[in-house]
Amino acid sequence: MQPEKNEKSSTRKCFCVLIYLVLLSLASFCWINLKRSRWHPQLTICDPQTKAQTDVSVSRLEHLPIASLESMLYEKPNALKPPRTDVLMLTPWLAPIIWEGGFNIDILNAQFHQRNVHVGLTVFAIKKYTVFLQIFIETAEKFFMVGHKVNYYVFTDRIKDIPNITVAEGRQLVVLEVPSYQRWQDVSMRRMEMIRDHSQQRFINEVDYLVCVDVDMKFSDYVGVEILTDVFGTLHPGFYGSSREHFTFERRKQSTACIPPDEGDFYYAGGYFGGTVEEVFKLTNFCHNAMMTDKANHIEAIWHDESYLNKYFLYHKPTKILSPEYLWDNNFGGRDFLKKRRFVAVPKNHNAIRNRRALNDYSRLRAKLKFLG
Ligand code: 5GW
Ligand code: MN
Repeated sequence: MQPEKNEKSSTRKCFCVLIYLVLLSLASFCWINLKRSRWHPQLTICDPQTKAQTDVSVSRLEHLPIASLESMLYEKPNALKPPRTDVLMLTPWLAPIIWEGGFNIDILNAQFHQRNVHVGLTVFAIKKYTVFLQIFIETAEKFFMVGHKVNYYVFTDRIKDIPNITVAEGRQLVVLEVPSYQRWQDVSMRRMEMIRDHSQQRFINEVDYLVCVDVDMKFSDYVGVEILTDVFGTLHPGFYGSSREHFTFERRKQSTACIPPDEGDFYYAGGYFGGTVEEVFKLTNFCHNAMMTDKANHIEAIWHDESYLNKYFLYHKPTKILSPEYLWDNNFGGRDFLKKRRFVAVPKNHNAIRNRRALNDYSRLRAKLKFLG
C-alpha cells in the first residue's frame, strides 16, 4: 500500500506545479498587455473598429463636390497696399465692411453663380406706402442682384394697389397679404414677426438668403452678392461718424433693447438687414420676442424695431456690414468717401403719406443736423 500512496502524492505535486505555471504565465501575459497599452496608446489605432471609422471619413471626404472657378484676369491684390485707406474695411471681429473698391464683383459673381444662389428681397407696403412700390421694383430690376435668381416678397394689406410689373426671367414677384396695424409704430415693428413667420413657412423652402429693406427707397447703383453672408447689418447714414454717446440706442434699463453707455459698435439702420434664412429667422425672432416682453411691461423702445435690431447686433455680431453706400439719404448731400450711392431714400410728402409722425420726424431731423454740425 505504501508505494501506491507515494505515487498518488507525487502526481498531486506535479498537478499543482502545472496549475501554478499556467497561472503564472497567464498573469504575466495580462501584465505585459496592460503595460503595452498604457505605454503605447496609439497602438489602438490598429484596432479593427477604429480602422473602420477612419475608412468611413476618408470616403466621405473623397466624395465632396469639387467647386472650381474658371481662369480669370484681374488686378493682383497687394498685401502691402490696401485698396482704401479712407474708411474702415474690417471690424475688430473680422467682419468686412462693404465699400466700393474693396471687392471684385466678377470673382464674387462666379462663386455665387456656382452655388446657384437664390435671394429673397422682402419689402412692406402697408396702407399708403404702396405708392413706393413701382419705383422700388423698377429700380431693383435694373440694379439688385442682376443675373441671379430673385424673389420679391411684397407684404401688403392692399393687394389691389400692387402695380402690375413684369420682372425679368429668373425673377418672381410674390405678393403676401398681411394685416395692417393702426399705430405706425406697430406697422414698422410687426415687420419682424411677419418676416419670422414667413421664413419658417415659406422662405426657407424658396430662397437661400433674405435681404429686408424699407420700401420708401430706390436703387441708383448696383447691389449684388457682395452683401451676402450669414447675417449683415447696415451703417445708418446719420450716424456712421458718431461717438457712442450720440448713438440713439435705447438707454432705459427697463427696456430689453437697453444698451449701456459704454457699449455698442455701430448704429445700425432698421431699414436694411439680412442674411441666410436661418439667421434672419433667429434675428427677427429675437427682436419680436424682445418687443413682446417690453409691450407686456408697457414700454416701447425709442426707435422701435431699429432699437431691438441694434441690441441684437451688439451681442450677435454681424458677419458683414454694409457701408452707407447701401443706405443713403440725398438730404445729406454727398461725401468724399461715398463713391457710390446704391440705394437712396425717396423723399416723402410727410403730410400726405404719414402726417401722424411729423413730431417724431422733427426730433430725428434735429439729431441728424446735430451730427452733421
Ligand atoms: C407710416 C407712418 C409713419 C411711419 C411709417 C409708416 C408706414 C411704414 C406705413 O404706413 N406703411 C408701411 O408699409 N411702412 C413700412 O415701414 C414701409 O416699408 C417703410 O419703408 C417702413 C419704415 O417706415 P419709414 O420708411 O416711414 O421709416 P423711416 O425711418 O425710413 O422714415
Ligand atoms: Mn424708410
